[in-house]
Amino acid sequence: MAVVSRGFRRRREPDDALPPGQYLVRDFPVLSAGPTPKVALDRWAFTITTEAGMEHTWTWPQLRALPSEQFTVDIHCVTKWSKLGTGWEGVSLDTLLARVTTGAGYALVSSYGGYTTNLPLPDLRGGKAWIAYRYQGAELAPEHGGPARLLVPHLYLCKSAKWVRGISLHEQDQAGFWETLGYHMYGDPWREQRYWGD
Ligand SMILES: Nc1nc2c(c(=O)[nH]1)N[C@H]1C(S)=C(S)[C@@H](COP(=O)(O)O)O[C@H]1N2
Ligand SMILES: [Mo]
Repeated sequence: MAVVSRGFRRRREPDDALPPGQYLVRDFPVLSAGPTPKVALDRWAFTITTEAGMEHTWTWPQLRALPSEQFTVDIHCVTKWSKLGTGWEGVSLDTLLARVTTGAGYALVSSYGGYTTNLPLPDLRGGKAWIAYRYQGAELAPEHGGPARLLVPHLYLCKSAKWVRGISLHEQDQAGFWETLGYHMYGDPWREQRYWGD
C-alpha cells in the first residue's frame, strides 16, 4: 500500500461521485406519490410473471430465507438530490431470476399501493439490483418502502419501487407511473436522463 502524506492525498472530489446536476443531502428525503401502504407480512408476496404468464412467487419467509447481500451504494433522485454511501441488505435479483426462464427484454415493476416503473431486464441482472429489506442495519422503514423495495441504484431512484409487489416481464418497454407523466424511460443519472427527450 502506498504511503501518501496528508497534504498530497487526493481527496475524493464530490464531482467524481455526483452525477451532473445533482446535490448532496445528509438526510433521507421521502418521496411517495401516495400514502404508505400497510402490508401485513403474512399476506406479503413477491411475484415475477414472465411474458408467457408463468408466475414465480416468494412469501415473506421464503424471501428472507434466500441468501442476502449487504451492499453500499450511492442513490440519485431525479429531483436532484443524491445520497452517497447508503448501506442496505437484500436479495439480489440474480438470485430471484435464476429460477425464471424468459426471453423478455423489459420489466415492469409494481408496488403495493399501485405505483409502477419500467426498466430493461438486463438492468436487473449482473449484481445491479436487489429486493432490499434492511437499511443502515435496521429493518427498512415503511416510508422508505418497507417491508421491501426494489433498489436499482445505477438508475434514478424513481426506478427503485418501494413496497415492491412484483415484476412482470415483457417483450416491449411499457411506461410506468412517472414515465407516463414525462419522466425518462431509462433514467441514467450520469447521462442526466430526467425527462422525455433528455
Ligand atoms: N411505490 C412507490 N415507489 C417509489 C415511489 C413512489 O411514489 N411509490 N417514488 C419513487 C421516487 S420518484 C423516488 S425518488 C424514490 C424515493 O425513495 P425514498 O422515499 O425512500 O427516498 O422512491 C421511488 N419509489
Ligand atoms: Mo424521484
